[in-house]
Amino acid sequence: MSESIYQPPKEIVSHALIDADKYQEMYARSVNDPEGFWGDAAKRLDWMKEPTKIKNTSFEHSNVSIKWFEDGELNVSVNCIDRHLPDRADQVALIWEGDEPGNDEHITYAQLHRRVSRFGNVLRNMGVKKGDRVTIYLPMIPEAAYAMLACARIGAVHSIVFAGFSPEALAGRITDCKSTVVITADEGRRGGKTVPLKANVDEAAKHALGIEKILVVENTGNEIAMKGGRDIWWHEAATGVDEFCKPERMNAEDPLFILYTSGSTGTPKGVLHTTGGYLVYAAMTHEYTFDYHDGDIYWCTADVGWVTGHSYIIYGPLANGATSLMFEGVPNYPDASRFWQVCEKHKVNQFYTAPTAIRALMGAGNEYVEKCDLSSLRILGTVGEPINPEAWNWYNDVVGKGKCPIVDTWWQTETGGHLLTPLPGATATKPGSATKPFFGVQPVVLDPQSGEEIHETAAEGVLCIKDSWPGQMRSVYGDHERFVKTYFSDYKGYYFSGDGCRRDEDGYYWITGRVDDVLNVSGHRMGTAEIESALVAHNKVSEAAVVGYPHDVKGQGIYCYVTLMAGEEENQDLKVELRNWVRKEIGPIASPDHIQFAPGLPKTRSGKIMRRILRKVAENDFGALGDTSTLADPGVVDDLIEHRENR
Ligand code: 6R9
Repeated sequence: MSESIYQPPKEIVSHALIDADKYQEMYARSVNDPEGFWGDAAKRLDWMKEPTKIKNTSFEHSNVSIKWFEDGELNVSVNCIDRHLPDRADQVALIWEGDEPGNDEHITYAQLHRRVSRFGNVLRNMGVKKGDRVTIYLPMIPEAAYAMLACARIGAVHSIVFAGFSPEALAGRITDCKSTVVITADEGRRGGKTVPLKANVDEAAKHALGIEKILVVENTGNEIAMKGGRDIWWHEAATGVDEFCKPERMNAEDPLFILYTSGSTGTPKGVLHTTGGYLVYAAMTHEYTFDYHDGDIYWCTADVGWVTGHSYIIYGPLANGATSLMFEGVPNYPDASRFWQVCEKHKVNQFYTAPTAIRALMGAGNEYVEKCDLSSLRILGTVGEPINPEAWNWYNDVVGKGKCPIVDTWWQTETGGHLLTPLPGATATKPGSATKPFFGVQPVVLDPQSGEEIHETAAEGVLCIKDSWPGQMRSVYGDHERFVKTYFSDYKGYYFSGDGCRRDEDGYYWITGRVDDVLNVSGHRMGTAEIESALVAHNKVSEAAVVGYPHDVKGQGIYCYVTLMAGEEENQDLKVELRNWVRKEIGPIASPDHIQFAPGLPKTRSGKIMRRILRKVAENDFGALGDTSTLADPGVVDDLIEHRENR
């Protein structure tokens, strides 16, 4: 197969912050002299106390410890707001675009300062102190941004739970980080429908331990239940509250936020990010990856419930004094031209979305794109999962009209910001490749069996990172041992990403997907173990095994094998019941695409489920089942094939 290569367009290169030579030079310095490189990079922030110690990190298995700028002091909200006031008070910081077209708001830096300050004072009045954890369960409304920045201002640690998660999932996350305060709204809006957020929090509060106060933002205005002594309306609490809020002095290594993400085993992990290194990294990657220039209108379509929303709607762009667009809705409401209409309406220059959205919109037809004026677009970005070349080409040709470089950014909740990405004016792109490392990032490809680094340029194996970068997570909240075990134990001395990859002859990286039991459904990470434990929590289910299979739009679909309790009847109604059950336990994003009743699962004699076989059956690939001789009962495989769900 011949590979296409796209050189950065001349018009982009001539104005770009970083060109090919500068990339080489800066990259070399970033890995040869990390202290010098990152010490200079830290100057992009305003510090209350400048750091003198830059890097103090160890990936050594017995002593994993990551500290950046450890004697520096700063406040994130000051860096995202206050320091821009002298020059940008009247510049728009956030453009909010509502679910319903025609509903929008422009929030300047001066307004942001007042609203965040007021929010910070409300939280302080509620007794929230530096170091306290605050759970945020809000839709994509400006208050989500205010709440995050207000926590940062007063030194509280936010834990945002995506508003699409169920009460059960929310309760688990509240309990794990022991937050006593939850911020929510009466209801959310998405695609013309309402989401009962406050009711979900009420439900979660029955299971979660320790909730003392629920702060409720009035959003749709529909009636909800309020419980005296516990529930507080935001607009009542904010009445008459001062619009100046003294920012807390934070150490660079004080926690900024926790964000839960799925792994291959156990409950979701609380990924912990800290203050200084995270902000330097989010800001720098935002500026260079999107070639952000003063005055540009930048739009990332993610939700603030995911890391992409944290780093690339709020923290990175605002630290850079950018104008960042925040969208409440979905790509196909009122119809499949919504994204493009919003680009036209707000004259968006940088547009950043996920392959699953691109594939869905590609399927809707070119006319939805072509009727909009997209001439303001300069850079297109993608994130969340590998992008197939067909979708890449459509994005490039139909959306970008061949003149907008595509930045395919590979990174993770754990990494805080982009690790592999083209830079628009520096890197030639290849459809489907996340190309080259960002500054300071040293990717390596390891042989999965031996754990040895493959030094040849062309290589295939697991993707690890050799040394720390400032945006790296510092720990799993409350469980440092789990941090070490998950990321530093399989391959000693390296950070293990959980992804497989190929490096081609030109040194370009191609992510091949997870090598562990983590699914990527529409760019959302989901542990198979989480879905399995939701299924077995149902009283008719005795055992369950969940695998992914290729799905045209979602990237991966969810295929569940379910063994019922003795005497339970296998029927269609029960499949519907189980699907709804999983939606209720985790949330709609975990909704199974297929459920197959399996009286027996393929197991080894030691009782391990052989997922390899289940994956092949789900993929309709029966010719390549591999060695089944170690199965305790090879007969179950024929039964699985015979009763597979048609896709
Ligand atoms: C930012 C984010 C991380 C996992 C990651 C990988 C997949 C993300 C990708 C990509 C190929 C890209 N992933 N970006 N795969 N190309 N450009 O998505 O964080 O939700 O933690 O997911 O997503 O498998 O390991 P997160």
